[in-house]
Amino acid sequence: MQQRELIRISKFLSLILRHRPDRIGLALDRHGWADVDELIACARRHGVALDRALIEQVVAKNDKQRFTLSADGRQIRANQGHSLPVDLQLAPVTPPELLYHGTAGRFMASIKREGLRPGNRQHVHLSVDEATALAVGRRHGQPVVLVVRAAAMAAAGYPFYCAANGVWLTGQVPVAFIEFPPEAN
Ligand code: HQG
Repeated sequence: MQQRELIRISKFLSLILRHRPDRIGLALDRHGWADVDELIACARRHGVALDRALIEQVVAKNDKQRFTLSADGRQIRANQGHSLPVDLQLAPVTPPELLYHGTAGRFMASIKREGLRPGNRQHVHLSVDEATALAVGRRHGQPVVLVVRAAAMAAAGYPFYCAANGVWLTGQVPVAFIEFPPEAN
């Protein structure tokens, strides 16, 4: 399958499995899982040609490993990024000393006031490396990479989770735990 086709289906699955399953009349369980056969049927009814082989390819080849198939292959869910209130059943884990968050310059004043908020999503998203954060920031405009003192935050009682694809998640980041780059001051 062409890369373009994989991206198109990944975007469709991200929309349905993270935000709007109702768009195709699909229901997720409370842990975010959808029945694969039901997903295929609902997508087809809405003019999106999906089949099991396509789904398996997208799950295997997705650049960010956005999706997981259950061990029996019957269910699929997004690994992170939900705006829907799903419980991914992730156990809190101690994060590395520092994590990174990519954002845009235009959000700086607000972030300095309120810290990092999850916005429409369930969690604030963080990465272990700066390069990923930079790419995430670019999606929003002039990128700015913020350093989060994650280990100190966890020690202060804020839980951290690591999604199945290695993206770090936390509920919010108070300003006290954020290091702003000099140019953002
Ligand atoms: C910003 C993509 C003002 C926050 C990526 C971000 C990621 C604030 C935006 C994943 C704020 C929310 C998530 C505050 C945070 N005031 N703005 N107090 N606190 N913000 O898209 O982190 O490709 O919901 O900095 O790779 O950009 O979809 O979050 O700029 O992993 O798989 O509000 O989505 O993954 O934007 O991206 P988003 P994000 P996928």
